[in-house]
Amino acid sequence: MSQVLFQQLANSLVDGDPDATFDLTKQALAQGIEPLAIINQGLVPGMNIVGDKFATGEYFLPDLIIAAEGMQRAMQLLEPELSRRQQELSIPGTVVIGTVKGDIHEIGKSLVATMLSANGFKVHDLGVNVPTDKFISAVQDSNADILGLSALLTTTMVEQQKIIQALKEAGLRSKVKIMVGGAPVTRSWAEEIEADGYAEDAMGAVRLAKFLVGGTV
Ligand code: B1M
Repeated sequence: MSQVLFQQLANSLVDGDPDATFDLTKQALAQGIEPLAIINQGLVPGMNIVGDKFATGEYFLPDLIIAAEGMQRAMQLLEPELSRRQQELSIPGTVVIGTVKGDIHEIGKSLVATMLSANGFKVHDLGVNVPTDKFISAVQDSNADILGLSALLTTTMVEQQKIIQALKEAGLRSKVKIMVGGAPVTRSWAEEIEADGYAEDAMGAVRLAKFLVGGTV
């Protein structure tokens, strides 16, 4: 039963029908389906199909934009539900997160931010297209334990490296753990730029953040 709904959700993104995405998400929640399952088994596969069609030239930029609108409307319903499931009451740590300069991809970064707050972290979300100096001052001002850097483009991944370099130059590198992620980012890239960790998805980011602040994974 849920499989049919997941397929319909994916199709609504591929067909560029944000109203249907919104209604189907509502329907899935009403049926008691877990928000993370709705995201991982319905919405993300749909976005991946849209991305593949864009890569092969079958879809154009407006198709990406309308699919993103559907995903964001679904997230408006899902984010409060994810937060309501918060299990931990003590604050494990403070996280500054954002998408790097030149990159306006928001959905994955916001999902990571939501999951971190749902797991008790205090999160400062700086948004998208964030310049290096803004990351540095936010780390300083909030006394962050973790800096999370999201990049969705191969051309913007290099900003993660520049930010780490800038933190070193500001004498702040040893004061904050850095985690990186985003579709083109890999574990070996994280090692190359001397980040403290890489996570493939939002739940992985929560596990990594807990590990980085000295808790259990
Ligand atoms: Co863009 N785009 N896009 N796009 N877009 C991709 C990323 C692309 C792979 C599509 C493709 O060609 N197949 C491609 C990048 C190719 C590359 O460089 N490797 C691409 C391109 C080329 C572009 C433009 C250059 C297109 C153009 O203008 N010609 C342009 C760039 C704009 C810019 O940033 N300067 C562009 C624009 C856009 C839109 C604005 C239209 C829109 C974004 C709207 C928005 O966010 N408000 C958009 C979209 C929607 C996509 C796809 C289709 C979907 C992205 C998404 O939201 N996925 C994407 C194709 C794809 O990913 N399959 C694509 C769902 C989301 C839940 O997953 O973001 O991967 P994701 O996040 C995951 C993980 O990556 C991880 O956890 C998240 C949750 O599981 N994660 C982290 C993310 N950040 C993390 C941080 C962490 C840890 C884990 O720690 C800190």
